[in-house]
Amino acid sequence: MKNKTVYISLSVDLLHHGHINLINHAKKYGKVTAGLLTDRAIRAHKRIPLLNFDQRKKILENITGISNVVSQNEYEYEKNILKLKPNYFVHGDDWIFGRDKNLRAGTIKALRKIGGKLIEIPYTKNISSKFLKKSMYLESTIPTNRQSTLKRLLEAKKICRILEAHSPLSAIIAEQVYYKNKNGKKIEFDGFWSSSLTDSTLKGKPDIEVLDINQRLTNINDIFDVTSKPIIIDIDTGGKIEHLEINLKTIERSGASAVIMEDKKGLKKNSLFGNSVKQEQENIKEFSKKISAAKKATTNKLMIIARIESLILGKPLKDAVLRAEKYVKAGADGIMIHSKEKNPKEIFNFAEKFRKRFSDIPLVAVPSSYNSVTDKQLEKAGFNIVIYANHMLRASYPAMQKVALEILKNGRSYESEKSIMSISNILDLIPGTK
Ligand code: SPV
Ligand code: MG
Repeated sequence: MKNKTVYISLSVDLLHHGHINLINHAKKYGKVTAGLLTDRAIRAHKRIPLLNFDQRKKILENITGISNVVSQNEYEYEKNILKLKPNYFVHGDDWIFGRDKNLRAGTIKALRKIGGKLIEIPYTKNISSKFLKKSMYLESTIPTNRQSTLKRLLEAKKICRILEAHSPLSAIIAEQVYYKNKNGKKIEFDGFWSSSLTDSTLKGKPDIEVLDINQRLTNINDIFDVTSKPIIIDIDTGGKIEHLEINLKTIERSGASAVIMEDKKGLKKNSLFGNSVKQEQENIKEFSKKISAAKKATTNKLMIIARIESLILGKPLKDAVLRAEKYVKAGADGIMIHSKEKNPKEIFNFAEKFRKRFSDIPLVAVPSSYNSVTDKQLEKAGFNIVIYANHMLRASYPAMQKVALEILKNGRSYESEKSIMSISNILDLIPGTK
């Protein structure tokens, strides 16, 4: 045991006695180095932890039995094992079966290369993970925690997927739905888009900046009541500077993570109309003033993202790139480039030019018209956020219309049962209904 080294790996978001059991076992074999999983490593498979890396590091460094803390940058342990060459790697035996068995196989292979030994200890039972999950969920709904999640995700992930949510129910779907790809990686949406188009449409009103900020925030607060993921708000043109400064304070306090403000002026019309309706772009100087005023009116917690409408209005790429430069200079925390083309070529060209100039300013795409593009292609082109801006509302309308028509046609609802949710499912959907 003397001079022997031991490696363990942890994420310690919520420290519990299972961790202490692991550490106590590990220290029997030698000097323990703990690999602390980074946000990025965790995010590849699980939700981003509540505590950030530095907070979790502080906890780990102060636990008796741990001699050294290193970053575990990948979810897999191979790299650190090959680098640190520990005599032992200690892990709970819960990974023998199930989704982590490949992780185990890779670890064994790496240990074999360096002559290390795997020690598996009985997994600590009876930790109430249900309780821990519940308290983590509650913590992530606190406005400041929810708000900071988007920035942390942007640091931890190459691309964040954001889905439009126009109601608490649509947001519950956006929050909970996930897909496991063939590598066992969990793919889910990272947050919500509060769209001016779908919020207005839901109320049967045109998308012309007619809903006031309180109506928008009432909807968002209802969404916040039943979810925990971050939200990006579409604030249209932001209105008059004097109003914007006041409204942004309210928005920031709500726990929203970002606003996206577009460089148009006058009566706003939806961008996807392009030049088929009268729409006017604000001049660079005035819009830059607006960005600076927005930054001054808020603390740095709310991201102010500037949206460029040049391509929508048929202006050249050069104009969009120039505006991006000026808007970043004025303080914008990110840039959204919009397009109504079917082909993503123009936004890829923009991204190429933008990335040459700014390597780490978040770039946002809204692929409503160029919908054949994949999130992976956008990621490769340098985008950090992809917003699916209206799909939940567009999905619901034809579904409702079809059933309404069917009931009329058949004089009963029997035929529609197959295309709607069952009564028992709807009664079970929301906890507490029973
Ligand atoms: C929205 O969702 O309201 C948007 C995006 O602003 S777009 O409809 O494409 O203009
Ligand atoms: Mg809008």
